[in-house]
Amino acid sequence: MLNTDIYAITAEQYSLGRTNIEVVQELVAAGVKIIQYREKEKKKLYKFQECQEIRAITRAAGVTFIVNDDLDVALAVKADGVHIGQEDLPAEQVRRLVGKEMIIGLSTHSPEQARAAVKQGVDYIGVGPVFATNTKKDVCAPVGLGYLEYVAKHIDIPFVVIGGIKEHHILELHQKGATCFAMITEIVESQDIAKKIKSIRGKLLDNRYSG
Ligand code: TZP
Ligand code: MG
Repeated sequence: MLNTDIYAITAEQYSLGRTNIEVVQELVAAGVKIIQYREKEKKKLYKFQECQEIRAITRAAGVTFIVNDDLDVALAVKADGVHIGQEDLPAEQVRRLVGKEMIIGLSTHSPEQARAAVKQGVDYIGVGPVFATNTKKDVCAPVGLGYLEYVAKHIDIPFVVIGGIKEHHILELHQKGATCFAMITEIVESQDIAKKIKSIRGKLLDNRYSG
């Protein structure tokens, strides 16, 4: 499920006037294979309605769709997964509610949290914030590259790096073991999303060819 390079996350307030739906359409057209709906300021009804539309678009395109925070919305629209944080319902409880099939992602910030996540049976973990970011309000201090190296070496479930990641970081993160990169502003703040995706993918190819 994370056997892809770019994990795109929505944030309408940074999307240069485009709606989340428009951004998702551009992401899908650009060939992004996993999209998370993340919207902190909207009421549940509007999140549900947007997620219903995004579910239809992603289903038609064979794109994995994850909903941030709102377990009920994820279930209601039959998303592929839900992404939770350390202060949400415990992952075991979420598993009981969503069943075996649904993907559960959990944000982690330390080796202890990563090991606990594995025990809790989540499907993937978020590793970050790797760098400073203004996009998340209640974010902890950047965890740096050391935590990424720990996870790449010792944790056996899929992981995605997140937090302040820009195109120019991709090579270094890839060399330290990251293969899936979650980005908000680097992507949604781009005037031309398809061009940005292509350019990021180019960085990964360069790294592969340079060994
Ligand atoms: N979780 C950790 S950092 C972050 C989230 C949701 C925000 C990432 O946003 P950006 O714009 O890619 O720094
Ligand atoms: Mg959350």
